[in-house]
Amino acid sequence: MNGAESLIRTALAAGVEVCFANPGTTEMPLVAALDAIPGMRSVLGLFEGVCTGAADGYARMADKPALTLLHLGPGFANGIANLHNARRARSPIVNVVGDHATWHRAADAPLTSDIVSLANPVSGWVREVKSATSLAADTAAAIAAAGHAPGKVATLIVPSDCQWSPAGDAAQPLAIAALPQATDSAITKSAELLRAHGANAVLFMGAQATRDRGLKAAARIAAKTGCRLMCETFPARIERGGALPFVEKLPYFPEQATESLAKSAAVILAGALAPVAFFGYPNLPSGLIPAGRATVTLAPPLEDAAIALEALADLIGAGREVAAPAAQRPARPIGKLDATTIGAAIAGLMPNNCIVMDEAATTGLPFFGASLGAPAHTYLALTGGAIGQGLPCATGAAVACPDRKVIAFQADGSGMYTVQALWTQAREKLDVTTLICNNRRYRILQVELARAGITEPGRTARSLTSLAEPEINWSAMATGMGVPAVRVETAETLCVELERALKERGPNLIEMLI
Ligand SMILES: Cc1ncc(C[n+]2csc(CCOP(=O)(O)OP(=O)(O)O)c2C)c(N)n1
Repeated sequence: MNGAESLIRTALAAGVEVCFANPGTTEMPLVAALDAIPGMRSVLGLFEGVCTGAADGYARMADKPALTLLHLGPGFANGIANLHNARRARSPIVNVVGDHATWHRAADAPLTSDIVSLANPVSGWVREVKSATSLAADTAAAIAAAGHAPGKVATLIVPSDCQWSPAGDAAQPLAIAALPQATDSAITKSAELLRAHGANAVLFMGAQATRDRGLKAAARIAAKTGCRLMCETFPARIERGGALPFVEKLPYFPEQATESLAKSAAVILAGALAPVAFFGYPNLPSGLIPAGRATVTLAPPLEDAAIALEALADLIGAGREVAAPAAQRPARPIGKLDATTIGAAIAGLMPNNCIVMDEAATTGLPFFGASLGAPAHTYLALTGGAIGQGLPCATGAAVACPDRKVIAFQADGSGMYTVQALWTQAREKLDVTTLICNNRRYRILQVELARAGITEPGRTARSLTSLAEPEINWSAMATGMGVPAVRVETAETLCVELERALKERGPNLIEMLI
């Protein structure tokens, strides 16, 4: 067995089953190993940002890492933005980055670069492999590092001679510790705060708190105390709809976020850090919790907030059974396409057990509220603000969950960063319905210009925020990559096409001209 084969066999032994790859010459022994050894699904992405974003989506849904296979420093660099988003989502990912043969590095060949320096800012664990014989153990260490709570991006840099040289056996998987538990004192303090403030408290949730188990415990607490339930503005993953309680989302703009939190006298943090503004603005603070609000951390994101919520529910004597909220779906929208009618169409038609990846930016805002009473579904958001995550993340989620319909709710400007994901969806026949919000602009930046007091942007500011000249033809692009597509211009036709698209299996795209 050579080093490359020992890497793949070690990964398989640890339960890693998928590799999102964009290989080059320095990864050829690994490509050959993927061919020779059955069991690893190898998925080609036509840009490394697709591979890393897909690995993020896969990890969020599968709760385990996929491999990415990337080509030296430049290949890795192309994937960094979505690794940044994955780091914010605390997604476990194992990047395997090929490098020049150890003895060839000194030659400073064209593709030579400092991969460690590129990897460090987005990785929680980085290792340069020194020999073929250590590669199996290095791989097991990378997988354990990625999976160790909270999930991490682990980057393994593998010189090509370490791949092709003879190696020993595959390594056994290393044990991964369970999430640490919240402390008794944190649970007691949270109970005291709830007793003191009742309906005037807000439970602010992230990480494990926004999964099924955490939300069911949160529902018990809310039923007992009347407290508000709220999640982070950009949750990595939240289960919603069906029997789960209604959870508000913290608004994006800092003024609105602070105003919303100001309605409560106390904040309990469950799996979430105290929220901060996305950007600094003149005369606005970084922290969003208004002064004078009592704040307690029940469990930080790296502890098991779901179990902590259960303990808290028991401690305050919350009942075991909570009535499911009434199902409510918006009426079928009519008229022009805008954020409200689009949100209503998706919320009204989305099937039970679907996954919604929301990178719809300004057009997406009403959807979250409109879909509170929808059938059970999973909602994924852009965690790190680096746009171009939606289409790859939806792709990875579909690989992880082949039996679930994935809806990629996607803004046009953001979608253009990693549009190649559509080709991977077509090639892999993934069950993704993409809804493109074609507003032909970077609307959020136009809003930010207005917020900065620039009410009449000049020619340059207009040009730097417009996608209108030339207009992008998304349905032509999608069709060109093998994804069938239609264009719609009214809410009525959107509903008809969405119903059809959701009934089909395999990828399709609806371009919504707004
Ligand atoms: C990697 C990266 N580059 C640039 C930006 C800055 N940026 C934020 S939003 C945005 C445009 C968003 O436009 P679009 O996706 O079309 O959504 P809309 O605002 O029109 O709803 C840009 C360029 C960013 N956040 N991330």
